Amino acid sequence: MHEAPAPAELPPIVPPGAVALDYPDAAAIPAALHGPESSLAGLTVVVTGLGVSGYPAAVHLAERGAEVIVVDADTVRDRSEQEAILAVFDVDIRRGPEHVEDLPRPRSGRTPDLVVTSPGWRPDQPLLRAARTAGIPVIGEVELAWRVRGANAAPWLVVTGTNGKTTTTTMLEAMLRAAGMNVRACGNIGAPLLEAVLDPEAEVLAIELSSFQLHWQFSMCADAAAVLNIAADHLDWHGSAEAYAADKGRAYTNVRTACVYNIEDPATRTLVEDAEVIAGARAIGFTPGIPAPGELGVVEDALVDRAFIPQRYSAAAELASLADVARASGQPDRPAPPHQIANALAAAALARAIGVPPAAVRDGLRAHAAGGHRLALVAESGDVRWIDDSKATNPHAADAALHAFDPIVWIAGGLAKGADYDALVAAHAHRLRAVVLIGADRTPLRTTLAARAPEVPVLEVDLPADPADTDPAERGTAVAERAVALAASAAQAGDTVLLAPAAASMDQFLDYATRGELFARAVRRAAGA
Ligand code: UMA
Repeated sequence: MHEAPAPAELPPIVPPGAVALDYPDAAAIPAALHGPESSLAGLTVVVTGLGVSGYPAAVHLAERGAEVIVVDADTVRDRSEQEAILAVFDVDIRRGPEHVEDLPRPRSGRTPDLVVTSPGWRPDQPLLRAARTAGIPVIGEVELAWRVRGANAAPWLVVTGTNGKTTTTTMLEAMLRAAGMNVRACGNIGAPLLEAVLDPEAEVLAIELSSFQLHWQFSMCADAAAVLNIAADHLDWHGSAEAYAADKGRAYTNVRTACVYNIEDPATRTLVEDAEVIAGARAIGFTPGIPAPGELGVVEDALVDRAFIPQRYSAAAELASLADVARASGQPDRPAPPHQIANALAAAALARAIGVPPAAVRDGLRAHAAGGHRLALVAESGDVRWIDDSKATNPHAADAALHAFDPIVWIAGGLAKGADYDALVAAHAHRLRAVVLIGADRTPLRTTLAARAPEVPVLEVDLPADPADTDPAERGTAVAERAVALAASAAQAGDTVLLAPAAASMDQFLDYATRGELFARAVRRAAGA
């Protein structure tokens, strides 16, 4: 961890010592963006993506007087509500694949000053490449939000990592709320960060950030940040495991108070060691074992803090019990799962970093409701259990789910994102009754199953050719129903049918939540419930 001088009134625009990898020249980013209100008249901004991230960015920029062009390759999704509002601000919306191949020509004839991109857009996407070639800065919603936040802005507490982000963020949110703070949980969790920073009532932000979002920011100074774990994911987007980890590590850059890392995952510690932070920021580890000074951990059946108390060399402060973690995980009658203990400790460390008292950590966990699509029991029918773990969007997450049951009819597949399934299939082949393959490209999983689990029957969800104009909702429903029918045909009494795809959902579903919901609906329909 390298300390940089404390920032003057405005945080530095470029982190001290930052390497200008893919980042724009900070000086090229229009200074007028700073603060929530200054006029952006005369500025031309291209917003790529008309989704959860791009829409509020376009509204904000246009409200402040910028000329805004929004481009999106998709022509199928119904965006009429967003389009109607954007039309009020005279935003130029261009939808269709032909609009994302190159920089758009603004109606004004001016050259765009800035591109604000949505996280799903890969850095090698042709329009983004063209922008960089033309010297036009490309930033994401996080960078935009950091720049437009007002004076006395709410502290940013950032959560990232491969798995557990959403649960940790909602646990953190519950702890902050229990401390009496007006908190907004936002970011990759599905609530735009930009809207949260513009909320004058927000006293603190609990922010889940994906590696995609971190990639497109370079100024953020979080008060505290946690990288929960690092496992290979999104390799197609980032190009390599190293680039993925490096983007995760940028959550720590310029942290003011605490860089929270996972003692069980040395890669997270390395990211802290390599980070440039603000003078005085501390590295705080969390562990499932007894913590050393400067760490949070577990003593007997209690979560304890030996980092944020003055007597940390001789004592620990009790935060909550393992029973509180079990309850926070939605399984009060079972032992607290190890990954949920880790999530709770990380959330507690972030909360404690800004002075949340121990009792609020406990009360927050008790109030926390577990998020959906994580090992959720959908139905028990004819002695077969149906479990929705659609949140398992990569092999690491699916591994945890596959460990929980035996024998399993495993519904798997989707956007592989360059993942390697070898270790996963080898580890669980013995518990697989059958595999039902979904997803547009099943080759990676099919090949691995043939090599590593040749005895296990593989049933493929075959659907008619999938024309580009198929309604995504209809397509998703058809995939889920066919997968459930095939799983039912393979399952025997005592089996668990587990949807834990080990892949992202966007090739056949709107998102992982929709995948889980359509699966649950199909199960209930098949069971006549
Ligand atoms: N699009 C294109 N061309 C592209 C890519 C996308 O035209 O090459 C269009 C799409 O048609 C879409 C729009 O761009 O209409 C925006 O797409 P997007 O994929 O960036 O998604 P958003 O709706 O803006 O949602 C994003 C995050 N999505 C992704 O990172 C893929 C949401 O995370 C996030 O909640 C939201 O911003 C607010 O911050 C979702 C996600 O799946 C939950 N995240 C991944 C994960 O958790 O694994 C990273």
